Amino acid sequence: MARQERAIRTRRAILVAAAAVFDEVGYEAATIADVLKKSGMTKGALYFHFTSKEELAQAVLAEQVTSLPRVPDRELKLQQSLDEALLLAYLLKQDTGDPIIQGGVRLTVDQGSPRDHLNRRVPMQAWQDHTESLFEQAKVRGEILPHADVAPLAKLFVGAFTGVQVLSRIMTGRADLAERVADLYRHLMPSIAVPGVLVRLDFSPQRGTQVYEEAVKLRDAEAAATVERTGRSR
Ligand code: XVR
Repeated sequence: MARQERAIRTRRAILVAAAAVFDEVGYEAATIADVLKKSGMTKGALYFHFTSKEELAQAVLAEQVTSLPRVPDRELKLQQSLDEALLLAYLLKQDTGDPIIQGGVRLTVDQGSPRDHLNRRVPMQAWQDHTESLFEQAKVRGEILPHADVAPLAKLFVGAFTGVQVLSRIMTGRADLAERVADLYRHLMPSIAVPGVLVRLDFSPQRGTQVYEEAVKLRDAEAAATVERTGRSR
């Protein structure tokens, strides 16, 4: 394996272990020693990639949004948005979850202390931008009512998702998150979607599992295509 590729995998393994530690014990209580133990890496390897706990946490925060696998393009961009939300709900579930997303979300919503110097706006800004761009595409295609302004809408959706996520974690350990997210969309969509689109949206909370399988298949196919083209994996 090329040296650069090995370095990328090592960095990834350390980041995944760090995210899992942050998810388990929170930022304050986490230690570099915990991350070393969980990752099985050496101190030298860790410090080659990250110089502090803060840098590890900021990297986990930064990769939260890019860790959400791409949902295959849908005919309706509003369905794509709902599917992304259900996929995120699926990846936040304890057993099926993605450690970077779980650890990243805990770091984002834990209030922490101003002294921890973590910039929690980074992932939230990325979620807002991503959601706004998807809504913008929906608007251009005529899926969204003309009076609706996509920038504040994106903030509303990101805030509402975060709210139901926090409540679901507290009340059910996220067991009912998919249902809460489906409810959220079921109640918000009628005020933004044009009638013809609204009737075509599938709000069933069970979509998450199927969307996950599709997204993984798409990611594997794209990775295979990259190897084919360049002779290299990414
Ligand atoms: O932006 C999001 C979607 O477009 C649905 C609205 C989700 C935003 C998730 C924000 C994240 C941070 C804390 O979740 C939390 O609970 C996919």
